[in-house]
Amino acid sequence: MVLVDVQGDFTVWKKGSLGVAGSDRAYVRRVKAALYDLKKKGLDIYATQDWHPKNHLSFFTNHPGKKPFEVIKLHGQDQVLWPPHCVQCTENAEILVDKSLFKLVVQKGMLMDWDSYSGFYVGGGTKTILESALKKEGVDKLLMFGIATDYCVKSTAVDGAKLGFEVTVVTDLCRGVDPKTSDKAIQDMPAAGVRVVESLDEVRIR
Ligand code: VGL
Ligand code: ZN
Repeated sequence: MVLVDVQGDFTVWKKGSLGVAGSDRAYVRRVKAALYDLKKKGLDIYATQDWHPKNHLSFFTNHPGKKPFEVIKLHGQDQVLWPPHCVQCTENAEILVDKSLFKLVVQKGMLMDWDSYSGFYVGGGTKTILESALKKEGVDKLLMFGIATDYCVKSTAVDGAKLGFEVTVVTDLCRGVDPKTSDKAIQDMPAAGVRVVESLDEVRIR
């Protein structure tokens, strides 16, 4: 299973710079409980971590005159300009779950001028080791949840499906940046080959 970007800066619990709605302490507690349970049932847990240099081009602060959440063109594509977040080696870039639970943590977003929402890519089309690590272990089904539904969860899930994994996203363990785009992500994922369920109760583990 893949836990997506449950990091301080994305939570209101840790007063993150990009704290998303409903990412309170109770949410993180439920994520942890689910992970312990899944691990007990024998699943390996892979985690993704947004990991930006402090002058990353996705930060509005690096574009004079721009405001947070404005959209610009970067490499010919829409790029949301975010508040600075998940800066390498800062406290709020940490994943809020005991690292001993993870088989592997993959970082993304390290390239100065490329953003990457997907845990399968560092940015600019360069892959992380996630795909090869999963395939080496013979993993073919991926449970997925985390933050943010409308960005990194969606992108990681859709890429996972494209790369041949059977992906299931559990929405009640996800939190999104914006309710509208999160609803749209949930509606759009099935057409991209991603199974979407509301709760872990709907999933048979092995
Ligand atoms: C994310 C915005 C910017 C995410 C990462 O984890 O969904 N969102 N960087
Ligand atoms: Zn980011």
